[in-house]
Amino acid sequence: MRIDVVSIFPEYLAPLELSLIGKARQDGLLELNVHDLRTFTTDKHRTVDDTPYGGGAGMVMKPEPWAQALESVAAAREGSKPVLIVPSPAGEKFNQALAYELAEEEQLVFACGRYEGIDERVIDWAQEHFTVRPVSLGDYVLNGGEVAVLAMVEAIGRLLPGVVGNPESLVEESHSDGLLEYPVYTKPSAWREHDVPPILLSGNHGKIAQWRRHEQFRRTAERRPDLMEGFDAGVLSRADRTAL
Ligand code: 6GU
Repeated sequence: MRIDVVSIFPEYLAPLELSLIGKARQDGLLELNVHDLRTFTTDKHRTVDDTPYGGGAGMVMKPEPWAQALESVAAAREGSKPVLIVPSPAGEKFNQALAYELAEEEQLVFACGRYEGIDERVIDWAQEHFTVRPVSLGDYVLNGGEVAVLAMVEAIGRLLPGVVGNPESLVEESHSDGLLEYPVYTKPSAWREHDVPPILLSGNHGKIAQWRRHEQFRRTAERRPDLMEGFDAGVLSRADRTAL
């Protein structure tokens, strides 16, 4: 996969050189390029923003540098268009299903807005060259798209083939089956008056699987009741009805 990120703060994306994603880049599993929007300006002051038409607070990102930047990063190829992700609190909500969907793409481009956002005509114009998706991390406001890109690139990048050493660990984690993950424990079995649940020391793998499934449902119902709506008792497996 190829990822291009356009930002006025390219240094903000430095953490993508670390850990799993940094390793994936070194191993050639992921090609990731960060571009400074200001290099696509033509005036002496390298201006990227201006006052909003219609008035109001703050500044709006000018269309010209964005068009130059996006034209330069769109990989020329026949067939499908690259996906342009525009991080915005006004976008569709990012989740694990969208991460899986985007992990299938050949090229992702992230356009990091700052200030009050990017001139809307950039979004309209870009539809000719990209599949455009405004995406939000959740219902709160960040100062710009960069932190959201860190989160999305990590969530997507770890799903690429070969990035996570043991693909089994992708199957057992939170949200992979619509439920939160069960709690985990390691040695020592007794610690500061807190014991590991005895079932986990029993060696009974059937009982352990059933206990873990039960914990998934219990946690999800308590912390994320909204996720439980997807679990209709009528469509649950017999094992799940037992675990409930
Ligand atoms: Cl993706 N961008 C910005 N700027 N703020 C956000 C967000 C994204 N998601 C939640 N808040």
